[in-house]
Amino acid sequence: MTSYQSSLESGAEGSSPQRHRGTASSSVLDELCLCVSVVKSLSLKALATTTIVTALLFSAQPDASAQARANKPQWWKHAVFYEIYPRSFKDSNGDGVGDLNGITSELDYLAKLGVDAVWITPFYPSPQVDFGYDVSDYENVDPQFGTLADFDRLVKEAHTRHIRVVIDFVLNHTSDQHPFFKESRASKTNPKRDWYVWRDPKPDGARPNNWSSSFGPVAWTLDEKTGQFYYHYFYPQQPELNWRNPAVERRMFETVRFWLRRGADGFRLDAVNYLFEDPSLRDNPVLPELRPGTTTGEHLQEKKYNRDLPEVQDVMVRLRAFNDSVNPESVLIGEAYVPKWEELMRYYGPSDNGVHLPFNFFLIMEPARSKLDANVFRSVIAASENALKGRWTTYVLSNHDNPRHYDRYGDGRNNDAIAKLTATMLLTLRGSPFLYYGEEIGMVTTEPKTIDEVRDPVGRRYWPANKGRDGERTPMQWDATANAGFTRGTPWLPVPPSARERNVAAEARDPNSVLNFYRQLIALRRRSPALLDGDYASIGTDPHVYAYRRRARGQTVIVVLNMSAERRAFMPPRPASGPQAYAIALATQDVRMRPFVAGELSLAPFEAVVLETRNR
Ligand SMILES: [Ca+2]
Ligand SMILES: [Ca+2]
Repeated sequence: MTSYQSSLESGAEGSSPQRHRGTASSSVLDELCLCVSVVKSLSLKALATTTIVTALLFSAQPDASAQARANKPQWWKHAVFYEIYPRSFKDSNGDGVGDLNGITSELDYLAKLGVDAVWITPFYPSPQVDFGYDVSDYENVDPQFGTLADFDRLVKEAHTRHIRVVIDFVLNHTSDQHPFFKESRASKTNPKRDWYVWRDPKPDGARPNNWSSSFGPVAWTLDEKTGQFYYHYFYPQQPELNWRNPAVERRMFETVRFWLRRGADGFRLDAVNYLFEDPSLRDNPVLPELRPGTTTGEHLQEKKYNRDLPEVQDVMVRLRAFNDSVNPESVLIGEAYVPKWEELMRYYGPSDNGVHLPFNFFLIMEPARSKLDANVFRSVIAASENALKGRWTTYVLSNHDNPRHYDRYGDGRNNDAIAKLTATMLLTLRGSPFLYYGEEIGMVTTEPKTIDEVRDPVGRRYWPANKGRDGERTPMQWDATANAGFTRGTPWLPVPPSARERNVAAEARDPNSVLNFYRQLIALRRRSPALLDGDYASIGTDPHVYAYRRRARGQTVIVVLNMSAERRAFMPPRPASGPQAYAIALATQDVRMRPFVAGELSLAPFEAVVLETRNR
């Protein structure tokens, strides 16, 4: 559900009036598929006709995929992930809602883009109060998204194309329509009563403590029949499981086995930092700031007693052991929006036996405040590298809970150039990049214009300070036909007007499109040992140019990002050894062939250049 955290943290309960002014302020924070075949499937014709400079193509390159196979790295360390919000990706049956068969029908598109894995947000049976993050059956598919047979076919077809399938796992809470909760609320003596967090009212009838909900002012709902309150950090229709009950853990872990046996390749673990609550339910400290959009004088709270309790880490270690016992190739990606790197590091486990990839949201959270700023990005990545001490991480700029980065960083005039620049950064840092559907074509955030158009309940409650998350969840823009080729029916959210010009079909024809740049960049990454496995070192302190070196045995790559609207100069450092020459592997703007760089490099406004040298 909730990955909402960031919207939650930065908007619904954030200190800032706009969701995307995400803040990391703790007060509110709240292989590789070795897809040689995929590379080969890239259209070499398209590569040849593009004006993007690609001085070095595949023939002269070391075979990164073969090296990867020989070393048997964990596949997810080399993977480019692609998040799919299934409601909005592709509708196969005309009901206006995207579905699993729609995803399957576009796997060739994803293979050509070059992604190694998809992460599909929840498609389980659900009353859809929170668009699937309220699960009423963990081991099935909601009819509006398809069937288990459709899932099996999706996995089979994805694997045929060397694309892994990661699915969402909502551990913290169920739907109130889940049979577990129906049993639990039946009586105070029901065997499943203790599967959820129930408490008596205070003597005066008041709720058990002051905790607020991510989606509203109160995190407790009174069950009239049994006279007790149940706890829900999110919507009242999302009662929290009691993770202090070992039976809950055992049952939920079985869900992991169920999907791994059906061929899933891993899990993105929803809202894991909210698993545990303080046993004595102490009140959270109330902060001076009012909650944005509140009409009731509601104050923000420090989530001291219902977020990031240390017991969470014990569950993560046991979940990892369980996961590995079923399929050691399966990856666990933990969603936890936390304000500090030290807190995120705990999710790796005391001896790196926790989740494989604690989701790193710092690239989303920090630079959002200061727009495109070389110093900010340099310092965010420095903090990441310092904390990680060589561990692997993720990088992400957009997702289903945050306004799209295309317009977050765009200046209104150079948005495509800036999109290519930020993509270059995302795909060349030391970590696994996560793309969000549509970012590869430069989709924009399209927020509802009136409250009547809002579908996301949090937007209805806190309108207009928080317009909800519909803006980043609009239908994928496939072509210029009615409803952008997303559906032949009526789309569940309106198709943005931008779809007429900005769509997959149009961009595939344009060699300078954002889409073709993503394809080039992903192909470059795939063949580059330095980008896949190399170390990271920042270069220089230019306030306008963020530059860094990635170096692996046999190859050095230098990434140069001009984050300003002016021409800038950059002097590449001398290679440590070997031939003193760089080749431009990729550049976003300059169409001149610049096969070798001697001396100073002149950068166009918002230009990104990837230099490459190989020490033979
Ligand atoms: Ca459908
Ligand atoms: Ca919980």
